[in-house]
Amino acid sequence: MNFRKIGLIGVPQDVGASKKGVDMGPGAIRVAGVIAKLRKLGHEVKDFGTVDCYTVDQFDSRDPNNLGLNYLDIILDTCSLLKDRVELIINAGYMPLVLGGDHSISIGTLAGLKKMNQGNTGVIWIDAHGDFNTAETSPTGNIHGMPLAIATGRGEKSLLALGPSPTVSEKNCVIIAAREIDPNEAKLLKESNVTVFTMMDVMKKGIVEIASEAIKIASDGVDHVHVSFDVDSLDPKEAPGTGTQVPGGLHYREVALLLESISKCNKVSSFELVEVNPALDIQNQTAELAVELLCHAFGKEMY
Ligand code: Z70
Ligand code: MN
Ligand code: MN
Ligand code: MN
Repeated sequence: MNFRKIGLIGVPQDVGASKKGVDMGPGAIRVAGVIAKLRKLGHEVKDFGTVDCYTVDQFDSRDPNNLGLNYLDIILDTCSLLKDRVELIINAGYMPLVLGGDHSISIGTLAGLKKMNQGNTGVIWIDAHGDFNTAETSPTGNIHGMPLAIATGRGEKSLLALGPSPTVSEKNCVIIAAREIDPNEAKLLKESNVTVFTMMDVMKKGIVEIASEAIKIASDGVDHVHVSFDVDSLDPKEAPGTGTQVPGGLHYREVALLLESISKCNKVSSFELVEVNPALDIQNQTAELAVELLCHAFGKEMY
């Protein structure tokens, strides 16, 4: 990454997960010292504040119109605000670093990257999940399980309309650490041009090879790579503070290596850290770990 100027923004959204807790994620990540630690690495960090969000208990019904999309109107509103803020950050010459919040915020982040040329962006999606559901395939209706589908042009029209659609180049999308993909979501993914590296692939090939292949795929023929880091990609023994704990995840040192490799790819021009839920955590350890890992993405080396 060439960026020395980082524009940070918090998005305390929980409605995409239909559950309270992740709304405290940006606060927990700030408490873990994200700004000071990135500055210590030599970056200029500007805090672009917090996007106004609603929370689940402000509403009587999740899905009043029975669309199979929980809190759709709310998420449209927030993602639209986030999109504007991401554009502002880019126009000011900063690299967007977006702190969630549930993963539905990616819809806003990616829509805001449109200034970086539609279809000219690859994505590295580090996640236990595929986040490739649509209303038709989703078992929950939770929109945090849908943002990568939206980015590639699949799903609800109003969400697609937030950005240019598709926002990203599908063949440049890579998921790493997948281990819990819903049956119909898997069908959609297999029909797509998205590359999926499951935890089995990580075991078979090792993280060095996975990192190298992922960067090659995500950056081939595009000018920009967006990195979306869902902390549930980590093993819940190391990172318990997240809404959906899925056993058998990545270890700290594997993610450190992955993000260090990613930091050397000079096309990476936006980054997201999502799904930290301090209510399920032990002494803010998940946010602390996530910030430590983030530092590896921004140039920190072990020696
Ligand atoms: C499931 C769904 C999910 C978390 C994404 C889970 C999605 N596939 N969970 N991130 N933490 O509801 O679509
Ligand atoms: Mn996710
Ligand atoms: Mn560009
Ligand atoms: Mn996930």
